[in-house]
Amino acid sequence: MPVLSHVPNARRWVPVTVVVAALLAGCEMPLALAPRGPAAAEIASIWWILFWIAVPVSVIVFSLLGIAIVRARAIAREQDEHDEHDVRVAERLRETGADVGLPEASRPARVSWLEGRTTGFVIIGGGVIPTLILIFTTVMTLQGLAVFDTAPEDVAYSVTARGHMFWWQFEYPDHGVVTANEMHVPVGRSVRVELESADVIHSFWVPQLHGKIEMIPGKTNVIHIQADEAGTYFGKCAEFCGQQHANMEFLVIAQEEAEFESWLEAQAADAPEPTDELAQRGRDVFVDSQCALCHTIRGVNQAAPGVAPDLTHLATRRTLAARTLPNVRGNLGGWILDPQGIKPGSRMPAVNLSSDEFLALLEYLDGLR
Ligand code: HEC
Ligand SMILES: [Cu+2]
Repeated sequence: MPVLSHVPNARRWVPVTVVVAALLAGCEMPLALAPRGPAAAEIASIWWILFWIAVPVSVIVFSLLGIAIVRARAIAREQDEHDEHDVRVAERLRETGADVGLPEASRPARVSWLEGRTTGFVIIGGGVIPTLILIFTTVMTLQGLAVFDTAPEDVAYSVTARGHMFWWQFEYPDHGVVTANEMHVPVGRSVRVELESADVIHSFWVPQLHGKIEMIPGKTNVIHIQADEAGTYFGKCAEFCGQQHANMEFLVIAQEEAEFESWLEAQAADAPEPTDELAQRGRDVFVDSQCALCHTIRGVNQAAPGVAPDLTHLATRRTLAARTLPNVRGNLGGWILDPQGIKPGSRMPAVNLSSDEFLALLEYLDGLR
């Protein structure tokens, strides 16, 4: 290892390097830097400008720091050599018996080019330049943040997003649609999103579509999002809101407008009538159990509003419990039996059901398309 032999304790760094390299290999581009909509694109461009300012600033500052450390050591070394020299001279003088006293300590010859210029350097490098950079970045950031207030003229749809501990309700008031944890939008159209909270402060964040925005109890914040490409976008609560904050996620599904329209129409309909006997029994179990106190299935019951996710078209959703589980029958059954085991602290209790009731209920809910 000819190169490493110049580095002190080189071998000790090998495992560190291997671990860091392995971790870095797992890095992906953060979603916020892969924008798929105009608001997110604006925010990403601010990020890149800040990044490209930070790179030369860091290189310059750390280089100066490095130079200062190296030079300080060299100067200290020279000073030591001079001191030794002075001591030797003094000893010689004493030996010869001449009483001439100690010579003046001599200064190292090395004089920094900065000497005499330090004041100007500090004022310009440490004051003027950073101030100009900070003014520029502040103005640029404030201008960019206007994306939070811009209302495009051609707003196509309006959604009310309501944060709950620890799930999301999405309502399309003009279309009679209420759903949970999955918001659909048409591609290329501007959608007005009104943000509210049912309990504590949450924050609505879909990194590829928009910046974070708080959901505050008693207040309505408004943003406009637009997805430029069809696809499934990840969303997350970005404000710590309690025990299950980490499992408070959602999906934004951007579809071609015709597809989106038919989704709206299907979601606006009442729940489908169960056809087979088991599912019919399941519906009765639902209505007669505690489930119906919290959950609404339109066309079947009306629970207290805003307590729990609307289950009318549960089986059309991709995930359960705010993206805690993929929505497949096994997970649905597991969730109903033991919500506290899966999502401790969530606001759904386990409900006492016989195994017959449970199987019928599962059959019914799994058919709510
Ligand atoms: C005390 C009110 C309450 C009762 C009773 C209740 N739930 Fe829930 N349920 C909730 C809440 C709150 C959530 C959201 C939990 C979360 O994601 O944090 C939920 C979530 C769910 C979900 C996931 C919905 C989604 O879209 O992710 C299903 C399915 C569900 N409950 C079914 C049931 C069934 C079936 C029963 C009866 C056996 C039941 N619940 C009883 C409050 C309740
Ligand atoms: Cu939250």
